[in-house]
Amino acid sequence: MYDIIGDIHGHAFELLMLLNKLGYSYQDNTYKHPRGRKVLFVGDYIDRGPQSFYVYKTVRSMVEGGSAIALMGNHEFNFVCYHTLDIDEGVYLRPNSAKNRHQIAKTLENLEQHSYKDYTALDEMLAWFRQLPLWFENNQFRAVHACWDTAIIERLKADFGGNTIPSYQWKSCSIVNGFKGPYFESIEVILKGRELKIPKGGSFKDKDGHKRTNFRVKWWEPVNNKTIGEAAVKASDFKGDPILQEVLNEPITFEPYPATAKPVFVGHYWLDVQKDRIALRAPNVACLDYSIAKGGSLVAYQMNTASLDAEAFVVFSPTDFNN
Ligand SMILES: [Mn+2]
Repeated sequence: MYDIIGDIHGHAFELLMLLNKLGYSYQDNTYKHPRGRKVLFVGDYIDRGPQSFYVYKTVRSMVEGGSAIALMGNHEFNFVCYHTLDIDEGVYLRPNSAKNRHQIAKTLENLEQHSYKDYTALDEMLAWFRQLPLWFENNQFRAVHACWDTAIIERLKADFGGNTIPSYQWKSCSIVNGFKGPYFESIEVILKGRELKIPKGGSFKDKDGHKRTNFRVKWWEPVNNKTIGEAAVKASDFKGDPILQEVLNEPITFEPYPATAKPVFVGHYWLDVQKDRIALRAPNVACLDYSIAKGGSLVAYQMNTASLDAEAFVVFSPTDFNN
């Protein structure tokens, strides 16, 4: 049986507290469950928080000790691309711009603190990130960092021969010198979520102040004549832009995750403990990212039954601990 854990983003203390709450304890240099339960991590171990290196080491030790499976998040994907030089073009798969460097700055700083005499630490970390699976599926449930899209996952599985990115395919998953690789969009959807273009040139600024011209769709909800305002994950972000206010009531269509499909677990969406509540997104969809890196909580789902149960979330909230 699995305990599925959402985005950690360098919050090591909260991770250890949540593991403890789930019944895992330190043995054989890692964390194990007395009844052999396993953790399934949905990705985003690094960036933003103070202890990315320790989180990575803990997650890795659990995978190597047989008590966890760890999926790739968009932050691990970006971290690898940032450090991968395409020798033909002479550029990195993710531009080494100030914005992209800023995204990984805390992780690099933390890595240096821990490994100031170990020049192989970064290479080891990159090698481990490169082989992380993009998704998980067994006969009970599915998990992926941001969005389960069966057609995309089937295509990647066939072309990659499994659920990891083969070393020679990283370039095909990136944009290099303006050339969009054939798998770029697929990776975007499964690791960053389904997005649609805002009509009429509308845009908004995200939580980091970056301009966005697409909006994230609640791909887990049935669409019966939904408006953009209803289908957007954070329509509240749209405040202020007059074009956006204009398009909020326009209807859109997209194919949501089928109500009859296997339960799926994701992270990625920076849900708000109060506003979004700790609840299922759909009867067969659970999102476990409750913004630990933005004053939220670290959330797990303790799987005991085949169908999803709204009571199965296990939450570690740093504010509970302080009180
Ligand atoms: Mn993410």
